[in-house]
Amino acid sequence: MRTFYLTTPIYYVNAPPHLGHAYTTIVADAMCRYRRLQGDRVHFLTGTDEHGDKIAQAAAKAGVPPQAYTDKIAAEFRKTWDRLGISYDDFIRTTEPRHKRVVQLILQKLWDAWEIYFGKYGGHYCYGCERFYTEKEIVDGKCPDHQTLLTYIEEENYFFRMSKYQEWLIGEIESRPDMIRPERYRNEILGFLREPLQDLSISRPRTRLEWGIPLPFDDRYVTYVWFDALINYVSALGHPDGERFKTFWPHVQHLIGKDILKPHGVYWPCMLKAVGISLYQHLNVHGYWSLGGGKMSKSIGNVVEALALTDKYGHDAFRYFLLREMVFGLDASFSEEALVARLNADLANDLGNLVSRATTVIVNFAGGAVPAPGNETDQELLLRTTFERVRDDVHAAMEEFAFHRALGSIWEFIAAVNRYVDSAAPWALAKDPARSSRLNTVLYHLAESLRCSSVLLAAFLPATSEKIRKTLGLGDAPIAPEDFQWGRMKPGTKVVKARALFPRIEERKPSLTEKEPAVTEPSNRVSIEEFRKVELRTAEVLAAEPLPKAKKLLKLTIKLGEETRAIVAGIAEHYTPEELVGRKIVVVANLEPATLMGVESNGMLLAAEANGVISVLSPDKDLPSGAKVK
Ligand code: ME8
Repeated sequence: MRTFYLTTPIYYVNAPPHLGHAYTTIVADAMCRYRRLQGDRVHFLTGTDEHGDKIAQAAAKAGVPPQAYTDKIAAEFRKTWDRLGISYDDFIRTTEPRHKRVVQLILQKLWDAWEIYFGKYGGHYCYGCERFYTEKEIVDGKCPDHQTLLTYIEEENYFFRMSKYQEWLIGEIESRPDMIRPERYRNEILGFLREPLQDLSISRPRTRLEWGIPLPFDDRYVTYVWFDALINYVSALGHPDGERFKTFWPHVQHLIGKDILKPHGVYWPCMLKAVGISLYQHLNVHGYWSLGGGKMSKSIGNVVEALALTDKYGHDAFRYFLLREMVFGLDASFSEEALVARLNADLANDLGNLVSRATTVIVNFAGGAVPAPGNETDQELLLRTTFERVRDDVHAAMEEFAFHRALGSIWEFIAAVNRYVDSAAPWALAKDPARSSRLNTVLYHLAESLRCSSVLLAAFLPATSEKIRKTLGLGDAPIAPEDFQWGRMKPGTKVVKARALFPRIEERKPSLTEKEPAVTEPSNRVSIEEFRKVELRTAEVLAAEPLPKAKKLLKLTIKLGEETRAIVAGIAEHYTPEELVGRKIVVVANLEPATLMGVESNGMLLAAEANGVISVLSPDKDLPSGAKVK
């Protein structure tokens, strides 16, 4: 058993949670879930950063005392993570006594060891970033991040002797190539360390800022918010002698966005070294989301709106998009259109259809109990080897936080299973009693493939994985590390037909700001005479088959009174052939024939559509085929 401790940044409570916060927290959640499935001992920490100018100002603006204000927003963060199903083990707030105690303990220790001194400093200060900028960093007298004017302030403060750790830190980073990853961020820190490192001002005079943790050796000062905040990673574990600290600290990995690389890549290692705590194992740094191409600023309400899309499309679809779309470490662009496109293609089409097709054939041709397989052929062997390769690829990708790669691999497996259903064609085997052993082999392997998919997906799409497991009769069985082995589906397991896991969303180019379209007034009325020209009749579906190369089309052979004819219907993404055979439907019988993908279609089936869901119309009483519909 391996041990794993993962932290997210603790988020500022000056505003409600937004897309960026959600991304980091979802990434951490997927990683922790994955490691728990492997049988690892995991501790997942998140929380809120509640001191400093920024928070004090936001509270003042809201007209409430800072503590009441932080209580409210911290609760909002917690509620959001609970709603999103984030599996954190602990939530730390920097205003909690357990945190303040450790911050003061560490400050006292550093003061006693002469690691902190009292001095004077003048510099250009940004209130947004809560830090001084050097001449080199300033752009046109402004903060490079906020583009606001900097304020020159000179004051006496306490300083941490960070400069003396410069050579040591360079040595550490150089000797452990993956300490900061991906590599671009390691290079960024090494680049920064080529310039002389300054000492770090770690206090703020109370005359200027009250809202912070008082220095234990001078209560005229409070602790600089970054010095306070970084300590959360050890205070939450009960440093210095808590059991959790002993168990988890040696295995710590941090996860952050690139905006806070410097405090984590420079200040924090130096602080740890000075206090005598071992360094973290890895600092994992991801890129930045921009919204629809523009730079995503923390002050734009749109990023909060973007997070609201998780409720509109479902948490799993939202998670999938974030994890799949961003190459970990690089920037990415968020848009509702891109989310809907992935939802339709990868989730509704590739995954949702597979689950519904596979469970339907097991129910229709094996009475809903997974049959014992007969002899395996090369087709089954290929399925198994594909699964094993994918499983190992996912594992390697997850060691490097490469979520996009992990999901890409899982979708290779899903595509392989889709190809397997097509080529093994269980509906054709079912027609021939002599081939029942082959049919059983195919149905068993479909059930096993769905089981394997549910295991692979569990960390990324937890609710979907659970739904798949329920349809497979595995709903109550928690996933164990052995479940990553092929062939664990037990014959006899009861399977039910899956409902559409992800309804298709009509692609209507939605935008974040667009309101729901108003219901349109009826227009273009037709007279009863005109309507009577349309000959609507009931028909019975005798056979249904997919059209090669046309993903959306099914060819239906229908009985219309005494007549048999073929029609082509664009419903292949919503119905399997098995679901249609034997069903009564309604068709336009006197439509001009049309040739679609080489097949002549003589009529049109009627179906209702809303929100991407398509429902084929059927009479609700048993009428003979050919009955007139009026
Ligand atoms: O910096 N894209 O808190 P914060 C991706 N309290 N991730 C984003 C993002 C975006 N556009 N915007 C924000 C703080 N994030 C400090 C941290 S830690 C000891 C103290 C995510 O509320 C990303 O993880 O500004 C980033 O690092 C973090 O939110 C910053 O959150």
